[in-house]
Amino acid sequence: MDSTETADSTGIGPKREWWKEAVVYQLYPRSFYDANGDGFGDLPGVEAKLDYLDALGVDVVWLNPVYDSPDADHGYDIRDYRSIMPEYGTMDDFDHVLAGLHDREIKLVMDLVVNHTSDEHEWFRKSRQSRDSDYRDFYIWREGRGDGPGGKGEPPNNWESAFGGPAWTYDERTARYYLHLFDEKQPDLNWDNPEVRERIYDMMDWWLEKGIDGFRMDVIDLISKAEGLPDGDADSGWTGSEHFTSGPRAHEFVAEMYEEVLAGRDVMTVGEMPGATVEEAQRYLGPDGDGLNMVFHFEHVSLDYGETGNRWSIGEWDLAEFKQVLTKWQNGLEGEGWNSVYLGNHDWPRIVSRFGDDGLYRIESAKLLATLLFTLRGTPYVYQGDEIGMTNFPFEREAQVRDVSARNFVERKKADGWERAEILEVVTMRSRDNARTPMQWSDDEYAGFTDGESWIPVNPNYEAVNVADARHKDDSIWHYYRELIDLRHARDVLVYGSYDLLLPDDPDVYAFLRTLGDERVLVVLNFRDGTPTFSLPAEVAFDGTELLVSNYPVDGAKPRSFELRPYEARVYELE
Ligand code: TEU
Ligand code: CA
Repeated sequence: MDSTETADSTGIGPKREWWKEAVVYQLYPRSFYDANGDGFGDLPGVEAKLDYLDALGVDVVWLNPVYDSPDADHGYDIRDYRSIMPEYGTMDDFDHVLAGLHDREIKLVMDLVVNHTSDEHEWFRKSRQSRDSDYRDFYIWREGRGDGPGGKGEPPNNWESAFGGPAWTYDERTARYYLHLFDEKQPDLNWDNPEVRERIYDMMDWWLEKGIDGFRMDVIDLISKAEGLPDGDADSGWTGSEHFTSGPRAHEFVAEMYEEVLAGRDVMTVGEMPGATVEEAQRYLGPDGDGLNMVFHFEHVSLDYGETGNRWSIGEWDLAEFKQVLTKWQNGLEGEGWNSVYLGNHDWPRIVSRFGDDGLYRIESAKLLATLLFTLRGTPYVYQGDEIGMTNFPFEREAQVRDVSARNFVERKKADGWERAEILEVVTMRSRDNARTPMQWSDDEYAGFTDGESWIPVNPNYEAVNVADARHKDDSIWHYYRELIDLRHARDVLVYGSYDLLLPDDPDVYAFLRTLGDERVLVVLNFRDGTPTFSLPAEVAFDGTELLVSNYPVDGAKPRSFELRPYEARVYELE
């Protein structure tokens, strides 16, 4: 890396940072590789595949939670922040993974889950014992409303859990309700209590002292709840969310966390924020904001929600709207802000099934999506398996559903009298399980993921879609990812260049320019299985061109105007 502060020669361009130049690989350890044959991926399994990550060329691994957990929400319900879940291995195994990554110059970012703990966490076990417990105010306890059944009253307000049902559970022991924005086994911490915050900062410090390189902060915009916990709008996609999304003290808490733990450390932070708008994000980011490096917003991954305003109804997905949302974020976080770029993760369906075509054009469309991922302005996040074009799982039976949020959906709809086939159709399109099936390493049994029996069914397409095959073929999706990662490392313009959308209203083609000093790159992406013609707007002038990357063979065509093939992607340098 160049030692100048800014990426262009003017000295006024964006500041250079390693985390802006990095490519992040999101590793879902439960489904990555199982080293001991019990059917669960584990840390020795990660260690066994470090050379794989190195070969792909990624710079950072974000590891989903491996902390001790009763596993109600696949590790997002933490029982002990300072130990490892036995299924994943030991702290020694963790240390080996960290050292092995660092040996390969790959950094490690851990998941920080501090909006809630497990109900089995020591703090909650003590908190629920009595109303006078020293730990009582670590969580959010309220009396029921009215008399209600058995003197319990009704829940204190109408807030819903993200996984369905009320956000409150009644606890007999002290005859009070506790708040949980997610599963009932995930009680929300009370961030208004300074002692809670202190304990969390200590824990973060402990991990950083161990040598990790940063945090991905789970639902960090939900940590502050509106005073008085008022009822929410029952018609929104998540009842109550207007009262706990970037709540009254959220910025104060994040800024304090930055001051207490992160300031002065060369680490990377990304805040996951289901409700973030561009304006909110600006306040969380950068030295003049609360100090975070990036946020994960949800706007582009919520566009296909149907009438319920959440993932459980299927709506239309419109490219023009998708471009408009991404463009708003691209332009909105210029200057001190910085984008994260992701199309999917462990919470969403597979990207090729959702935004591409997982049938006839699986390979072309997976490459098209990769092209978008690596050419937008921001730090790209590759989700495990996307680099070989893994697809959604064809659910046939309810028993194949693992995720708590999908299981709750199935139960609700069965109670509503829905047909089994109807329920499974929505699950197939929307369940988080789609992204959590085992990594497909080879065409061996269980896709080479385990010698035992995998905890979740393997996608039946593993015989055709797997790492061994992809690495073997020069024109595979895997090699295309490799090529794009190399290109992004080689070209500052792809990292730091400004972004300008072309043809905003084109319903089929997503095209934009990246510019840094006198370097210019043109990206043209056909999101359809048709053959639209792309014409470069007349005001974009150039003398010569060089094709940097494409997902079809291209001979001699010049980017002024050309017909695109189904899901074709081209990246040109304009001279
Ligand atoms: O997800 C936050 C979140 O709000 C959603 O993505 C969630 O999956 C969705 O609303 C359910 O329909 C984070 C984690 O990424 C997720 O895996 C956890 O389950 C959740 O927080 C709770 O910790
Ligand atoms: Ca295992």
